[in-house]
Amino acid sequence: MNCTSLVQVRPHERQIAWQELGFTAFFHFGINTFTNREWGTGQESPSLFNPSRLDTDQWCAALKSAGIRACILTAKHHDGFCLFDTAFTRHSVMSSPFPRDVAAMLAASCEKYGLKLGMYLSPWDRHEPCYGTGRQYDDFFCGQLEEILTRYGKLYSLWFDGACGEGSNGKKQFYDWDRYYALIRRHQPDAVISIVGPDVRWVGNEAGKTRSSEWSVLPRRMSSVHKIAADSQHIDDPAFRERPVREEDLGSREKLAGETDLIWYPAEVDVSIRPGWFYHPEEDDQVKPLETLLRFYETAAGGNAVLLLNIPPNREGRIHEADCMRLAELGAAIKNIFDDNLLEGASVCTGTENPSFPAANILCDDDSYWRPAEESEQAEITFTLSHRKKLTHLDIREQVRESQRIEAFSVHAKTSENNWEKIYSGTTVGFRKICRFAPVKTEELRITIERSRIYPTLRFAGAYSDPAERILPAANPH
Ligand code: FUL
Repeated sequence: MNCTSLVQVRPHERQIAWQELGFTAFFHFGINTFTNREWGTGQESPSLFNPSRLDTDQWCAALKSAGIRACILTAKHHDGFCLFDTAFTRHSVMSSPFPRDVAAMLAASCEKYGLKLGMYLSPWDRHEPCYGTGRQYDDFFCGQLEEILTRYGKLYSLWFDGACGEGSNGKKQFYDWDRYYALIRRHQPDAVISIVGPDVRWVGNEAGKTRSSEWSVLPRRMSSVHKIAADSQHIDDPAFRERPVREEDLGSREKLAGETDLIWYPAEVDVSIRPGWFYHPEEDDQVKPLETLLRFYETAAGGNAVLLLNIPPNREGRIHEADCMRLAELGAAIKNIFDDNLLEGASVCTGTENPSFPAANILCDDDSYWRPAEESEQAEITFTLSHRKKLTHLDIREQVRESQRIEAFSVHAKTSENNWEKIYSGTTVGFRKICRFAPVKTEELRITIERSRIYPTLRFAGAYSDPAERILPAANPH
Protein backbone atom coordinates (compact mmCIF):
# COMPACT_ATOMS: atom_id res chain seq x y z
CA MET A 1 0.00 0.00 0.00
CA ASN A 2 1.26 3.48 -0.70
CA CYS A 3 1.30 6.36 1.77
CA THR A 4 -1.82 7.95 0.32
CA SER A 5 -3.76 4.82 1.30
CA LEU A 6 -1.98 4.40 4.64
CA VAL A 7 -3.05 7.83 5.89
CA GLN A 8 -6.67 7.07 5.04
CA VAL A 9 -6.71 4.65 7.98
CA ARG A 10 -8.01 6.62 10.96
CA PRO A 11 -9.32 5.92 14.47
CA HIS A 12 -12.92 5.62 15.56
CA GLU A 13 -13.96 8.18 18.20
CA ARG A 14 -14.26 5.40 20.80
CA GLN A 15 -10.60 4.56 20.21
CA ILE A 16 -9.61 8.21 20.63
CA ALA A 17 -11.58 8.46 23.88
CA TRP A 18 -9.85 5.33 25.17
CA GLN A 19 -6.39 6.54 24.15
CA GLU A 20 -6.94 9.90 25.82
CA LEU A 21 -7.17 8.08 29.15
CA GLY A 22 -3.44 7.28 28.87
CA PHE A 23 -3.05 5.65 32.28
CA THR A 24 -5.60 3.08 33.45
CA ALA A 25 -5.79 0.28 36.03
CA PHE A 26 -6.76 -3.35 36.33
CA PHE A 27 -8.24 -4.91 39.47
CA HIS A 28 -7.64 -8.66 39.60
CA PHE A 29 -9.83 -9.80 42.47
CA GLY A 30 -11.84 -12.96 43.05
CA ILE A 31 -11.64 -16.46 44.42
CA ASN A 32 -7.91 -16.64 43.57
CA THR A 33 -7.31 -13.84 46.07
CA PHE A 34 -8.42 -16.27 48.79
CA THR A 35 -6.75 -19.42 47.48
CA ASN A 36 -3.45 -17.65 46.71
CA ARG A 37 -3.49 -18.83 43.10
CA GLU A 38 -3.23 -17.17 39.70
CA TRP A 39 -5.61 -19.52 37.87
CA GLY A 40 -8.43 -21.22 39.76
CA THR A 41 -9.74 -24.65 38.85
CA GLY A 42 -13.43 -23.76 38.98
CA GLN A 43 -13.93 -26.24 41.82
CA GLU A 44 -13.46 -23.68 44.60
CA SER A 45 -16.27 -23.18 47.08
CA PRO A 46 -17.84 -19.69 47.07
CA SER A 47 -17.60 -19.86 50.88
CA LEU A 48 -13.90 -18.97 50.49
CA PHE A 49 -14.75 -15.48 49.26
CA ASN A 50 -14.89 -13.44 52.44
CA PRO A 51 -13.26 -10.00 52.34
CA SER A 52 -13.33 -8.57 55.84
CA ARG A 53 -13.18 -4.82 55.03
CA LEU A 54 -13.95 -4.52 51.32
CA ASP A 55 -13.82 -0.85 50.37
CA THR A 56 -14.03 0.07 46.68
CA ASP A 57 -13.77 3.77 47.58
CA GLN A 58 -10.31 3.02 48.93
CA TRP A 59 -9.39 1.33 45.60
CA CYS A 60 -10.49 4.41 43.69
CA ALA A 61 -8.72 6.83 46.01
CA ALA A 62 -5.50 4.85 45.46
CA LEU A 63 -5.92 5.16 41.69
CA LYS A 64 -6.65 8.86 41.88
CA SER A 65 -3.45 9.46 43.85
CA ALA A 66 -1.49 8.07 40.86
CA GLY A 67 -3.40 10.12 38.28
CA ILE A 68 -5.12 7.00 36.88
CA ARG A 69 -8.33 7.75 35.00
CA ALA A 70 -10.12 4.43 34.54
CA CYS A 71 -10.21 0.86 35.83
CA ILE A 72 -11.20 -2.61 34.71
CA LEU A 73 -12.59 -5.23 37.12
CA THR A 74 -12.23 -9.00 36.68
CA ALA A 75 -15.98 -9.53 36.95
CA LYS A 76 -15.29 -13.20 36.13
CA HIS A 77 -11.87 -14.84 35.76
CA HIS A 78 -11.17 -18.27 34.24
CA ASP A 79 -12.43 -20.07 37.40
CA GLY A 80 -15.97 -18.88 36.61
CA PHE A 81 -16.63 -17.25 40.01
CA CYS A 82 -18.61 -14.05 39.42
CA LEU A 83 -18.08 -10.87 41.41
CA PHE A 84 -21.52 -9.69 40.29
CA ASP A 85 -25.07 -10.80 41.00
CA THR A 86 -25.82 -12.99 37.99
CA ALA A 87 -28.99 -14.90 37.23
CA PHE A 88 -27.07 -17.48 35.19
CA THR A 89 -25.04 -19.29 37.86
CA ARG A 90 -24.91 -19.69 41.62
CA HIS A 91 -21.13 -19.67 41.45
CA SER A 92 -20.89 -16.04 42.51
CA VAL A 93 -20.50 -13.61 45.40
CA MET A 94 -24.19 -14.09 46.15
CA SER A 95 -23.43 -17.61 47.45
CA SER A 96 -20.49 -16.37 49.54
CA PRO A 97 -20.28 -15.02 53.10
CA PHE A 98 -20.07 -11.60 51.39
CA PRO A 99 -23.30 -11.60 49.34
CA ARG A 100 -22.89 -8.23 47.66
CA ASP A 101 -22.45 -7.26 44.03
CA VAL A 102 -18.82 -6.07 43.95
CA ALA A 103 -19.16 -4.76 40.38
CA ALA A 104 -22.03 -2.52 41.54
CA MET A 105 -19.99 -1.31 44.52
CA LEU A 106 -17.07 -0.45 42.25
CA ALA A 107 -19.35 1.25 39.72
CA ALA A 108 -20.70 3.50 42.50
CA SER A 109 -17.16 4.33 43.69
CA CYS A 110 -16.00 5.08 40.15
CA GLU A 111 -18.90 7.47 39.74
CA LYS A 112 -17.99 9.17 43.01
CA TYR A 113 -14.29 9.48 42.11
CA GLY A 114 -14.79 10.39 38.45
CA LEU A 115 -13.17 7.23 37.07
CA LYS A 116 -14.28 5.35 33.98
CA LEU A 117 -15.13 1.68 34.38
CA GLY A 118 -14.46 -1.35 32.23
CA MET A 119 -15.09 -5.07 32.66
CA TYR A 120 -13.07 -8.25 32.18
CA LEU A 121 -15.37 -11.21 31.62
CA SER A 122 -13.44 -14.37 30.90
CA PRO A 123 -15.04 -16.46 28.15
CA TRP A 124 -12.96 -19.41 29.40
CA ASP A 125 -15.01 -20.74 32.31
CA ARG A 126 -13.60 -23.72 34.21
CA HIS A 127 -16.67 -24.02 36.40
CA GLU A 128 -19.69 -23.80 34.16
CA PRO A 129 -20.98 -27.30 33.21
CA CYS A 130 -22.27 -26.21 29.79
CA TYR A 131 -18.82 -24.89 28.77
CA GLY A 132 -17.75 -26.60 25.55
CA THR A 133 -21.28 -27.28 24.31
CA GLY A 134 -21.23 -24.57 21.66
CA ARG A 135 -24.52 -22.70 21.35
CA GLN A 136 -25.66 -23.47 24.90
CA TYR A 137 -22.54 -21.94 26.43
CA ASP A 138 -22.70 -18.96 24.06
CA ASP A 139 -26.24 -18.32 25.32
CA PHE A 140 -24.97 -18.54 28.90
CA PHE A 141 -22.03 -16.24 28.20
CA CYS A 142 -24.16 -13.71 26.31
CA GLY A 143 -26.62 -13.73 29.21
CA GLN A 144 -23.84 -12.77 31.62
CA LEU A 145 -22.38 -10.29 29.17
CA GLU A 146 -25.75 -8.61 28.81
CA GLU A 147 -26.00 -8.26 32.60
CA ILE A 148 -22.57 -6.65 32.64
CA LEU A 149 -23.46 -4.36 29.74
CA THR A 150 -26.74 -3.11 31.12
CA ARG A 151 -26.35 -2.77 34.89
CA TYR A 152 -23.25 -0.79 35.68
CA GLY A 153 -23.68 2.40 33.66
CA LYS A 154 -21.45 3.47 30.82
CA LEU A 155 -18.43 1.19 30.32
CA TYR A 156 -15.30 2.29 28.49
CA SER A 157 -13.81 -1.14 27.76
CA LEU A 158 -14.79 -4.79 27.54
CA TRP A 159 -11.61 -6.76 27.99
CA PHE A 160 -11.27 -10.32 26.70
CA ASP A 161 -8.01 -12.16 27.12
CA GLY A 162 -6.93 -14.91 24.76
CA ALA A 163 -6.59 -17.75 27.28
CA CYS A 164 -8.91 -20.56 26.19
CA GLY A 165 -8.64 -23.99 27.72
CA GLU A 166 -10.77 -26.94 28.59
CA GLY A 167 -13.76 -26.73 30.86
CA SER A 168 -14.42 -28.92 33.91
CA ASN A 169 -15.88 -31.49 31.49
CA GLY A 170 -12.67 -31.66 29.44
CA LYS A 171 -14.37 -29.91 26.52
CA LYS A 172 -13.14 -26.86 24.64
CA GLN A 173 -15.50 -24.11 23.57
CA PHE A 174 -15.39 -22.35 20.21
CA TYR A 175 -16.64 -18.89 21.04
CA ASP A 176 -19.10 -17.01 18.87
CA TRP A 177 -17.12 -13.77 19.01
CA ASP A 178 -19.22 -11.99 16.40
CA ARG A 179 -22.29 -12.52 18.55
CA TYR A 180 -20.49 -11.15 21.64
CA TYR A 181 -19.27 -8.11 19.73
CA ALA A 182 -22.73 -7.36 18.32
CA LEU A 183 -24.17 -7.44 21.84
CA ILE A 184 -21.51 -5.00 23.07
CA ARG A 185 -22.04 -2.60 20.17
CA ARG A 186 -25.80 -2.69 20.78
CA HIS A 187 -25.61 -1.87 24.51
CA GLN A 188 -22.33 0.03 24.81
CA PRO A 189 -21.46 1.53 21.42
CA ASP A 190 -18.80 3.82 22.91
CA ALA A 191 -16.87 1.05 24.67
CA VAL A 192 -13.74 -0.39 23.10
CA ILE A 193 -13.46 -4.17 22.76
CA SER A 194 -9.94 -4.95 23.87
CA ILE A 195 -7.37 -7.69 23.21
CA VAL A 196 -9.57 -10.39 21.65
CA GLY A 197 -11.42 -7.66 19.86
CA PRO A 198 -11.31 -5.21 17.00
CA ASP A 199 -10.53 -1.95 18.82
CA VAL A 200 -7.47 -2.35 21.08
CA ARG A 201 -4.46 -4.61 20.56
CA TRP A 202 -2.36 -6.40 23.16
CA VAL A 203 1.17 -5.00 22.99
CA GLY A 204 2.49 -8.57 23.09
CA ASN A 205 4.00 -8.97 26.56
CA GLU A 206 3.07 -8.58 30.22
CA ALA A 207 6.36 -6.97 31.19
CA GLY A 208 5.43 -3.34 30.51
CA LYS A 209 7.42 -3.10 27.28
CA THR A 210 6.38 -0.95 24.36
CA ARG A 211 8.06 -1.16 20.95
CA SER A 212 10.36 1.74 20.08
CA SER A 213 8.19 2.13 16.93
CA GLU A 214 4.60 1.51 17.97
CA TRP A 215 2.23 1.79 14.99
CA SER A 216 -1.57 2.03 15.10
CA VAL A 217 -2.11 1.40 11.38
CA LEU A 218 -1.81 -2.36 10.94
CA PRO A 219 -3.00 -5.23 8.75
CA ARG A 220 -6.58 -6.21 9.60
CA ARG A 221 -5.54 -9.83 10.05
CA MET A 222 -3.78 -8.76 13.29
CA SER A 223 -7.26 -8.47 14.81
CA SER A 224 -8.41 -11.93 13.71
CA VAL A 225 -9.52 -13.85 16.79
CA HIS A 226 -7.62 -16.93 15.62
CA LYS A 227 -4.39 -15.02 15.38
CA ILE A 228 -4.87 -13.35 18.76
CA ALA A 229 -5.66 -16.68 20.42
CA ALA A 230 -2.64 -18.37 18.84
CA ASP A 231 -0.33 -15.61 20.06
CA SER A 232 -1.64 -15.31 23.59
CA GLN A 233 -0.89 -16.90 26.90
CA HIS A 234 -2.11 -20.48 27.24
CA ILE A 235 -0.22 -21.62 30.28
CA ASP A 236 0.30 -20.09 33.68
CA ASP A 237 4.00 -19.66 33.09
CA PRO A 238 5.83 -16.87 34.94
CA ALA A 239 8.62 -17.00 32.36
CA PHE A 240 6.02 -15.86 29.84
CA ARG A 241 6.08 -12.39 31.30
CA GLU A 242 9.68 -11.97 30.28
CA ARG A 243 9.37 -13.42 26.81
CA PRO A 244 10.46 -10.90 24.19
CA VAL A 245 7.79 -9.04 22.31
CA ARG A 246 6.85 -10.95 19.22
CA GLU A 247 7.67 -9.16 15.98
CA GLU A 248 9.26 -5.82 16.54
CA ASP A 249 8.09 -4.27 13.28
CA LEU A 250 4.34 -4.48 12.82
CA GLY A 251 3.55 -1.41 10.81
CA SER A 252 6.47 0.31 9.08
CA ARG A 253 5.92 1.59 5.54
CA GLU A 254 8.09 -1.25 4.23
CA LYS A 255 6.21 -3.85 6.26
CA LEU A 256 2.84 -2.67 4.98
CA ALA A 257 3.93 -2.37 1.34
CA GLY A 258 2.20 -5.59 0.24
CA GLU A 259 -0.89 -5.25 2.44
CA THR A 260 -4.33 -4.51 1.06
CA ASP A 261 -6.57 -4.37 4.14
CA LEU A 262 -5.60 -2.17 7.07
CA ILE A 263 -7.23 -1.03 10.33
CA TRP A 264 -6.54 1.37 13.18
CA TYR A 265 -5.42 -0.97 15.96
CA PRO A 266 -3.60 0.79 18.83
CA ALA A 267 -1.67 -1.00 21.58
CA GLU A 268 -2.40 -1.46 25.28
CA VAL A 269 0.34 -2.36 27.78
CA ASP A 270 -1.01 -4.52 30.61
CA VAL A 271 1.40 -5.16 33.45
CA SER A 272 1.09 -5.82 37.18
CA ILE A 273 2.47 -3.66 39.97
CA ARG A 274 3.49 -6.96 41.62
CA PRO A 275 4.77 -10.24 40.12
CA GLY A 276 1.28 -11.81 40.05
CA TRP A 277 -2.02 -10.60 38.67
CA PHE A 278 -3.83 -11.61 41.88
CA TYR A 279 -2.81 -10.61 45.40
CA HIS A 280 -0.35 -12.89 47.21
CA PRO A 281 0.80 -11.88 50.72
CA GLU A 282 4.33 -13.13 50.01
CA GLU A 283 4.63 -10.47 47.29
CA ASP A 284 4.05 -7.53 49.65
CA ASP A 285 7.73 -6.66 49.43
CA GLN A 286 7.81 -7.05 45.65
CA VAL A 287 5.80 -4.01 44.64
CA LYS A 288 7.68 -2.60 41.64
CA PRO A 289 9.99 0.35 42.30
CA LEU A 290 8.91 3.87 41.46
CA GLU A 291 11.49 4.16 38.66
CA THR A 292 10.12 1.05 36.93
CA LEU A 293 6.55 2.30 37.11
CA LEU A 294 7.57 5.73 35.88
CA ARG A 295 9.29 4.06 32.94
CA PHE A 296 6.10 2.10 32.18
CA TYR A 297 4.18 5.37 32.21
CA GLU A 298 6.65 7.24 30.02
CA THR A 299 7.11 4.44 27.49
CA ALA A 300 3.48 3.25 27.30
CA ALA A 301 1.30 6.35 27.79
CA GLY A 302 4.19 8.20 26.12
CA GLY A 303 4.80 5.53 23.46
CA ASN A 304 1.58 5.63 21.46
CA ALA A 305 -0.08 3.09 23.77
CA VAL A 306 -2.21 3.04 26.93
CA LEU A 307 -0.82 1.78 30.24
CA LEU A 308 -3.08 -0.71 32.05
CA LEU A 309 -1.45 -1.20 35.45
CA ASN A 310 -2.81 -4.04 37.58
CA ILE A 311 -3.25 -3.35 41.30
CA PRO A 312 -4.71 -6.40 43.05
CA PRO A 313 -6.91 -5.89 46.13
CA ASN A 314 -5.99 -8.13 49.08
CA ARG A 315 -8.03 -10.56 51.19
CA GLU A 316 -9.42 -7.74 53.26
CA GLY A 317 -10.80 -6.28 50.03
CA ARG A 318 -8.41 -3.34 50.14
CA ILE A 319 -5.36 -2.17 48.25
CA HIS A 320 -2.35 -3.02 50.43
CA GLU A 321 -0.55 -0.02 51.91
CA ALA A 322 2.68 -0.85 50.04
CA ASP A 323 0.85 -0.47 46.72
CA CYS A 324 -0.97 2.65 47.96
CA MET A 325 2.29 4.29 48.92
CA ARG A 326 3.86 3.47 45.56
CA LEU A 327 0.86 4.79 43.64
CA ALA A 328 0.95 8.07 45.56
CA GLU A 329 4.69 8.39 44.88
CA LEU A 330 4.11 7.69 41.20
CA GLY A 331 1.33 10.27 40.98
CA ALA A 332 3.56 12.85 42.66
CA ALA A 333 6.49 12.08 40.33
CA ILE A 334 4.29 12.40 37.22
CA LYS A 335 2.86 15.67 38.50
CA ASN A 336 6.29 17.04 39.34
CA ILE A 337 7.46 16.41 35.81
CA PHE A 338 4.43 17.12 33.66
CA ASP A 339 2.48 19.82 35.48
CA ASP A 340 4.75 22.65 34.44
CA ASN A 341 4.98 23.00 30.67
CA LEU A 342 8.12 25.03 30.00
CA LEU A 343 7.03 25.79 26.44
CA GLU A 344 4.29 28.04 27.77
CA GLY A 345 4.99 31.55 26.55
CA ALA A 346 7.45 30.25 23.91
CA SER A 347 7.24 31.24 20.27
CA VAL A 348 7.15 28.64 17.53
CA CYS A 349 8.36 28.83 13.96
CA THR A 350 7.86 26.28 11.17
CA GLY A 351 9.13 28.11 8.09
CA THR A 352 6.29 28.82 5.66
CA GLU A 353 3.14 29.37 7.69
CA ASN A 354 -0.01 27.47 6.86
CA PRO A 355 -2.83 29.96 7.61
CA SER A 356 -5.41 27.19 8.13
CA PHE A 357 -3.15 25.16 10.44
CA PRO A 358 -0.84 27.72 12.11
CA ALA A 359 2.27 26.72 14.06
CA ALA A 360 0.86 28.35 17.22
CA ASN A 361 -1.66 25.49 17.39
CA ILE A 362 1.19 23.23 18.56
CA LEU A 363 1.33 25.14 21.81
CA CYS A 364 -2.41 24.72 22.54
CA ASP A 365 -3.45 21.55 24.29
CA ASP A 366 -6.65 21.10 22.30
CA ASP A 367 -7.76 19.44 19.07
CA SER A 368 -6.44 22.16 16.77
CA TYR A 369 -3.18 21.26 15.04
CA TRP A 370 -0.43 22.28 12.69
CA ARG A 371 0.47 20.82 9.33
CA PRO A 372 2.91 22.21 6.79
CA ALA A 373 1.75 24.44 3.97
CA GLU A 374 3.17 22.07 1.36
CA GLU A 375 2.87 18.30 1.13
CA SER A 376 6.33 17.66 2.47
CA GLU A 377 7.54 14.59 4.36
CA GLN A 378 9.99 16.73 6.29
CA ALA A 379 9.66 19.72 8.56
CA GLU A 380 11.52 21.76 11.12
CA ILE A 381 9.81 23.28 14.12
CA THR A 382 11.77 25.66 16.31
CA PHE A 383 10.67 26.82 19.75
CA THR A 384 12.16 29.89 21.35
CA LEU A 385 11.63 29.85 25.11
CA SER A 386 11.09 32.99 27.18
CA HIS A 387 14.49 32.37 28.81
CA ARG A 388 17.10 29.64 29.26
CA LYS A 389 15.64 26.63 31.06
CA LYS A 390 16.76 23.16 32.09
CA LEU A 391 14.84 20.47 30.18
CA THR A 392 14.65 16.68 30.56
CA HIS A 393 11.48 15.78 28.61
CA LEU A 394 9.65 16.64 25.44
CA ASP A 395 6.06 15.47 24.92
CA ILE A 396 4.82 15.58 21.32
CA ARG A 397 1.52 14.46 19.83
CA GLU A 398 0.19 13.98 16.33
CA GLN A 399 -3.38 14.73 15.35
CA VAL A 400 -4.32 11.08 14.91
CA ARG A 401 -7.68 12.02 13.41
CA GLU A 402 -5.43 12.56 10.35
CA SER A 403 -3.85 9.12 10.91
CA GLN A 404 -0.36 8.32 12.15
CA ARG A 405 2.27 9.82 9.88
CA ILE A 406 5.63 10.58 11.49
CA GLU A 407 8.26 7.88 10.86
CA ALA A 408 11.50 9.51 12.01
CA PHE A 409 12.38 12.63 13.97
CA SER A 410 15.14 14.15 16.05
CA VAL A 411 15.35 16.87 18.67
CA HIS A 412 18.14 19.42 18.96
CA ALA A 413 18.81 22.02 21.64
CA LYS A 414 20.84 25.18 21.15
CA THR A 415 23.36 25.00 23.96
CA SER A 416 25.50 27.99 22.98
CA GLU A 417 25.82 30.48 20.14
CA ASN A 418 26.23 28.43 16.90
CA ASN A 419 26.03 25.11 18.71
CA TRP A 420 23.05 22.79 18.31
CA GLU A 421 23.25 19.51 20.19
CA LYS A 422 21.22 16.45 19.22
CA ILE A 423 19.42 15.36 22.39
CA TYR A 424 17.01 12.73 21.07
CA SER A 425 16.17 10.74 18.00
CA GLY A 426 13.05 8.68 17.56
CA THR A 427 10.76 7.04 15.03
CA THR A 428 7.00 6.96 15.64
CA VAL A 429 5.07 9.62 17.56
CA GLY A 430 1.36 8.81 17.20
CA PHE A 431 -1.06 9.79 19.93
CA ARG A 432 1.66 10.83 22.37
CA LYS A 433 5.42 10.44 22.48
CA ILE A 434 7.38 11.26 25.63
CA CYS A 435 11.06 11.81 24.88
CA ARG A 436 13.34 11.68 27.92
CA PHE A 437 16.91 12.93 27.54
CA ALA A 438 19.88 13.95 29.70
CA PRO A 439 19.26 17.37 31.32
CA VAL A 440 20.07 20.21 28.95
CA LYS A 441 19.97 23.99 29.48
CA THR A 442 18.63 25.84 26.50
CA GLU A 443 16.59 28.70 25.18
CA GLU A 444 15.91 27.13 21.79
CA LEU A 445 14.63 23.70 20.90
CA ARG A 446 14.15 22.21 17.43
CA ILE A 447 12.15 19.20 16.30
CA THR A 448 13.28 17.90 12.92
CA ILE A 449 10.78 15.62 11.25
CA GLU A 450 12.89 13.56 8.92
CA ARG A 451 10.32 11.23 7.37
CA SER A 452 6.57 11.03 7.40
CA ARG A 453 3.68 9.70 5.36
CA ILE A 454 2.81 12.51 2.86
CA TYR A 455 3.12 15.26 5.52
CA PRO A 456 3.32 15.37 9.32
CA THR A 457 0.86 16.86 11.80
CA LEU A 458 1.48 18.07 15.36
CA ARG A 459 -1.33 18.70 17.77
CA PHE A 460 0.77 19.50 20.83
CA ALA A 461 4.30 19.92 22.16
CA GLY A 462 5.34 20.43 25.77
CA ALA A 463 8.78 20.55 27.39
CA TYR A 464 9.40 19.60 31.00
CA SER A 465 12.02 19.17 33.64
CA ASP A 466 12.25 16.28 36.08
CA PRO A 467 13.38 17.98 39.29
CA ALA A 468 14.72 14.64 40.57
CA GLU A 469 16.73 14.06 37.36
CA ARG A 470 16.07 10.34 37.75
CA ILE A 471 17.85 7.70 35.75
CA LEU A 472 15.20 5.14 34.81
CA PRO A 473 15.97 1.45 34.30
CA ALA A 474 16.56 0.52 30.66
CA ALA A 475 13.50 0.71 28.47
CA ASN A 476 12.69 -1.08 25.25
CA PRO A 477 15.60 -3.48 24.95
CA HIS A 478 14.08 -4.82 21.72
C1 FUL B 1 -4.18 -13.43 31.01
C2 FUL B 1 -4.86 -14.26 32.10
O1 FUL B 1 -4.67 -15.64 31.89
C3 FUL B 1 -4.23 -13.78 33.38
O2 FUL B 1 -4.68 -14.52 34.49
C4 FUL B 1 -4.58 -12.31 33.54
O3 FUL B 1 -5.96 -12.16 33.71
C5 FUL B 1 -4.09 -11.53 32.31
C6 FUL B 1 -4.45 -10.08 32.33
O4 FUL B 1 -4.60 -12.10 31.13
O5 FUL B 1 -4.34 -13.91 29.77
